Amino acid sequence: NKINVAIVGATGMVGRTFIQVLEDLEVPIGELTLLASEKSAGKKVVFRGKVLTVETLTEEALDPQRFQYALFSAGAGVSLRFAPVAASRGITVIDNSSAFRMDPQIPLVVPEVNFSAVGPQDHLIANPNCSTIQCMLALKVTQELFGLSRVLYTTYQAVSGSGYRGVEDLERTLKGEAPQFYPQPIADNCLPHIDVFLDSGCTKEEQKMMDETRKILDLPGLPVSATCVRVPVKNGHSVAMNVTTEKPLDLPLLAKALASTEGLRFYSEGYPTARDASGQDLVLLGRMRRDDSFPNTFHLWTVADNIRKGAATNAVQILMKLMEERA
Ligand code: 11C
Repeated sequence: NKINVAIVGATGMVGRTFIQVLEDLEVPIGELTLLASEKSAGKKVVFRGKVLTVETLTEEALDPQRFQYALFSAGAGVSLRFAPVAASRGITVIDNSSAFRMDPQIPLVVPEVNFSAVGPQDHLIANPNCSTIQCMLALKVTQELFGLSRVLYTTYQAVSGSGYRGVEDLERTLKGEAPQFYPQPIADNCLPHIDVFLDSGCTKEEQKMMDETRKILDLPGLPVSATCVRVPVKNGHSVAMNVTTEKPLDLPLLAKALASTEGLRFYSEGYPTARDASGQDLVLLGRMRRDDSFPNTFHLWTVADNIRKGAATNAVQILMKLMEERA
């Protein structure tokens, strides 16, 4: 009795990567149903050597007789409309959009960090923002050893974070053409502008990183601050973290702990880059050093594939744990 799975948003960049990651991680599923907008219906996709046809997403298509789990990545609007319908029918939804992340009733999960937030009756689980996900495990390890008292992020985010439109705008502006997606050319440039600006002066991406960090680490009062920057990198987000701990910091002890944590690869020499991270599922860490400008503070550089661990892989890892736990 194999578990069947659906992908909603199957033709987008994350949707296609869901399919790839289900294959790569050899997830023991039965049938795979591919759902997308009417525009994409009829497209053919190969999964495990079989040609599957993309179907139109409708309420009727969300049939618990056909699949028990659904991975959503079709934007917040689609999730708001269809994810609660699926969940109310007993389908467990893992949603990659921002629609439900800050809903106190809905768990927001990085499986290595806070899978225990998922209750046995939960049918809607939120997948965090890519730039947040890659910082969580290292912060969790730090939190357990020394406590956390402040986190500052500066990000260097790839254009694939915006999906195909971002990648196309990089290619277009590299050729000297005018941008059609970003507000300014992304070629030869850095834009401190990801998502919309809020009244506070922060962007929504920055606010997401602050809010999601506090929720995932279950530290509602933790001071967190972020500056998020789009850079002309095709794939792989980089984040520079500056972290202050509650207890006296023992950096060699932290390095040892990070180096032995599954899911992380710690560079004690040299440093990882977005190119190293792109195409794989580990979060790479490096350039850890004391920040002598403030007590108990250190810098840590992290890179990850924002479409894999930052989105599709994290969701599939949640799926795998749920399949194990609810078998
Ligand atoms: C970016 N982090 O790089 C964004 C993409 O809330 O899931 C993911 C947006 C989200 O543009």
